[in-house]
Amino acid sequence: MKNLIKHFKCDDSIDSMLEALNDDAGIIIDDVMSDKQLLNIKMELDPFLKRTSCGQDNFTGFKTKRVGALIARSKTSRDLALNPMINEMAEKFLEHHCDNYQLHFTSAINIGPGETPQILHRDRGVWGGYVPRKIETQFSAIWAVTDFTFENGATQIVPGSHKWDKDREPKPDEIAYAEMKAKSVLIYTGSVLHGGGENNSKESRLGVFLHYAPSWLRQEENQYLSCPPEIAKDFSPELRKLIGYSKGGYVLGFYTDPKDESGELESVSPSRLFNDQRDEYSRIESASELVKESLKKGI
Ligand SMILES: O=C(O)CCC(=O)C(=O)O
Ligand SMILES: [Fe+2]
Repeated sequence: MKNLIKHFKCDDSIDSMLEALNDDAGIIIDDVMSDKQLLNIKMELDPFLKRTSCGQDNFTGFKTKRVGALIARSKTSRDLALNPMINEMAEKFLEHHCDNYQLHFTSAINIGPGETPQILHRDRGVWGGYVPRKIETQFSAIWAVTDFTFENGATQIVPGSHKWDKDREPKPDEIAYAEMKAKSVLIYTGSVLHGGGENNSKESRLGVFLHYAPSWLRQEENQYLSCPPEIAKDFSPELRKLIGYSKGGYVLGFYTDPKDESGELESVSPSRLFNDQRDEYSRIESASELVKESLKKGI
């Protein structure tokens, strides 16, 4: 018997979804994307998928293609990244460990016919295992662009494995498969065991991965290079802030324009690159409040 992932509808309460996410570390919300978004995202990704080669190792998959820089390349990915329901959930999920969160990773992952199962892993491993488990590092969304089926490589997820000892391995019947219709979204966390599925069908399985993380962690996909200022200048301040053109704390992530002759772009927020309003960290109540706040989690 296969283990199952709980399904939700868009009008279910965010709290009920978060409760299930805290219990299982993986849930599916059905029918979130519009028909138009589905049509558009396929068109936007198609040229990049055509020209991209498959992975070069067992982890990325010899029959799997990955396309990044989705914020720069795909208007619909920008809209999905800003989806209000997903962002409300991301904020509530991550807020216990940070004052703010950011977009951390974008990728369109296309698992081709004949692909073997990806090794099960925890995405929090990107930081080399140094972040203590009590800190949840990622809130991740996989938007289904094709149907995800057991046969075509639906993501393997081990519900509840975020609470397991790091060395425990799942029995076959503990592995669930994120079977969902195109337009649905799988939400999972950085601590749950998961991996791409085996594709025994004749079609490809395509998902758009948009992951969020606390704004004090280094992003997996470097957004300043994948979406440089000359592209980001045309986005909304909200999207720019989400991808990291903002400070993550009073001094975290400031920059100085090396060519500035006015003296005004010394130690400022990246939001100043675009003349965006001051960000929330630009003013402090008092130095002693600032120091007290910075110690609130007991460092
Ligand atoms: O393609 C998938 O379903 C999962 C891919 C994945 O987990 C990864 O590459 O880290
Ligand atoms: Fe992964």
